Amino acid sequence: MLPKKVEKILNDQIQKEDYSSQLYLSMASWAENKGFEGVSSWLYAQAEEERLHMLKFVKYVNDRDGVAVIPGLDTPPAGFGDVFEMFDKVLAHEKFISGSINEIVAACISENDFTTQNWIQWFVTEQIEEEASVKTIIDKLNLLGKNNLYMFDRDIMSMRGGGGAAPAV
Ligand code: OFO
Repeated sequence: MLPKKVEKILNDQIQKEDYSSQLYLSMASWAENKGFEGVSSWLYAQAEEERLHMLKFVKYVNDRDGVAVIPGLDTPPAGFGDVFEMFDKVLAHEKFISGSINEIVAACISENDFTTQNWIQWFVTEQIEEEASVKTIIDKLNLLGKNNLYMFDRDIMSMRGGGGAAPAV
């Protein structure tokens, strides 16, 4: 049985993962409309991955006799400046998510819920990979510069690292 405090923070995370999926879907659509085929493919794949993260939380809460609450969808922003600005926003969002995963670990410790503390380690590792993968993309983007965006767009899918693998739900 999940402690109430842990059930609540896991439900908050369901909402955040769902929002991550919507945010990246909005970015994917924005990039597609600007002609960035590769960038939009990367973001569509990222949106799918976030949905799988959300489902992983839903399943876990229900498996532990908690009640997973399926949240309503907040409308994400629709404009992201340029590709440089957009990836800065992706990194900022991933850092925000890493912070909330850390808060879950802290809640597990304070409630002596060592089962969830063990389970959530997958996400702790995942966040290291997610942040590293976005930082690599930003480095490449800066290296190539705004005159080589065609090349960046062509190559971005080959930069999808281990963090791109879909987790088992
Ligand atoms: Fe769910 O890892 Fe990104 O946000």
